[in-house]
Amino acid sequence: MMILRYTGASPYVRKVRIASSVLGLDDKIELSTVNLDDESDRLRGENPLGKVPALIAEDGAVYYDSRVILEYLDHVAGGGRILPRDTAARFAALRLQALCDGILDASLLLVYENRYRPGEMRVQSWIDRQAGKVARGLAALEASAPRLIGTPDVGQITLACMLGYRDLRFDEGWRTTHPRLHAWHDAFAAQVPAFAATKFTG
Ligand SMILES: N[C@@H](CCC(=O)N[C@@H](CS)C(=O)NCC(=O)O)C(=O)O
Repeated sequence: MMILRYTGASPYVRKVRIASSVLGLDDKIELSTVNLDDESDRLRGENPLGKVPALIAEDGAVYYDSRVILEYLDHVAGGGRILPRDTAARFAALRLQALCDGILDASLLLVYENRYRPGEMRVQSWIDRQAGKVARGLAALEASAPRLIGTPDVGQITLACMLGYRDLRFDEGWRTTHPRLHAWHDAFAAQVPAFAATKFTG
């Protein structure tokens, strides 16, 4: 049995859970919850970065981050499933994943800014810089939303999780300003049951 160290709200963990479902690996992965703010949580021994997701493989090796775990799960499932073998499709999927992970990273920094940094220490220009990454990223995605055919790839899984995280922590305004992404999100939700099943409800 593999063990997934996780928190319910993490969009990066959600990537892994959706990938696991799509690849038919759910019954091979046990979920183990983490308290990210607890310094005694054993996560910091498993992943020196102290971040989720971390996946403990059957041989005891620990894999992180979500990109590495998705590639590992694809390998366990036989390869070429969520990480296409075709070179052009593979690099398109990896680039889409990088863009959506980057939007997530900027979004998370904004959330952590509010959560951990006292108001008087905030620097507006730095906040604006992160918001710019999000706005430009969403605009680029709206201009070229990927086609959804067959098994979703790592890029599409990450796009869905990124949009879900915007809904969770920000507001749903992106839906009206980005109608093609809105339609894409709904099509993904209809096609991939694990998306609804992994929605964080707090
Ligand atoms: N690039 C990493 C990002 C993981 C990440 O930032 N996870 C957050 C939860 S959403 C976390 O563990 N934060 C705790 C911390 O940064 O100390 C991945 O793709 O797995």
